[in-house]
Amino acid sequence: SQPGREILSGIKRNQFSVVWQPVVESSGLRVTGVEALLRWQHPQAGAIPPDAFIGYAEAQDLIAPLTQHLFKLIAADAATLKSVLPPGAKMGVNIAPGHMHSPTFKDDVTRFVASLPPGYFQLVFEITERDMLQEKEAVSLFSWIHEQGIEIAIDDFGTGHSALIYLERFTLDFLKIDRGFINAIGTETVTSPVLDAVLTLASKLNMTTVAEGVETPEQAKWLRARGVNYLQGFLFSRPLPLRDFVLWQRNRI
Ligand code: G
Ligand code: G
Ligand code: MN
Ligand code: NA
Repeated sequence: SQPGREILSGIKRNQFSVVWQPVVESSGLRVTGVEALLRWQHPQAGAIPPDAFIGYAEAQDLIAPLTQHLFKLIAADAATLKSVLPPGAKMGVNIAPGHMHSPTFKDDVTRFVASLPPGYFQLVFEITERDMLQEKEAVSLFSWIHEQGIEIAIDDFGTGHSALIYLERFTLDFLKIDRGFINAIGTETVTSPVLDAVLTLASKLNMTTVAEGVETPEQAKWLRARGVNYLQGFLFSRPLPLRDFVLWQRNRI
């Protein structure tokens, strides 16, 4: 059958779920936020990775309904998350550029914000550097997002080539350094000159940095020493379903 129909029927049949990965402060390792990651459990194909279905959903014009569904899944978890996270905890949500361009984007976001516990979470929209929008559209969309009280992170930073121009022009709140760079820490005698440049740039621009894909204590130590503000990765926790995340977090407190 057509994969497009499968996404829609997967939504109807509740095959999508959200998992939560903590983000910790690099000094002290306090949990300051979470990132929501979408999962698809297909009855025949099994677990389909988001890399496979997000691009497909965009191409098939299904990214708006899929993201609306994601927003509902997040809202359903929010009350429980609130019980284990401090006020102002950051909630990262990946936003596909195909959705930002869609006519329903602003309504979808407005509804999403209204569906969350009022004033509790600090939403952060994560927009991958690989598909940064055309500059003209970005100006107004990024400022609209900020007007809604939502922060913006450039995701997968270092894997694209279009975000540098934005850094000087707008206030983007966070740089999420792609895990490809983090991987290399500790395995090479000389660390990546690109990672060095990214960190220097981030500090000159006064941007808050998040390292993704932190897997070892050595990587965490190196990143802390280099002034990276937040860390995320398997060293702390894999992305977990709500119940498991709650248990993980209760065990830490
Ligand atoms: O969760 P995982 O590491 O498998 O995610 C792989 C990729 O899919 C990442 O780049 C991530 O940003 C993206 N992704 C995961 N969940 C979502 C989502 O809900 N929406 C969008 N647009 N991308 C997502
Ligand atoms: O692009 P984005 O940052 O949204 O993607 C997050 C993806 O990275 C998720 O698919 C998540 O499962 C994955 N991820 C999170 N932590 C780690 C890690 O420590 N190592 C690896 N290899 N992948 C990770
Ligand atoms: Mn992300
Ligand atoms: Na990323």
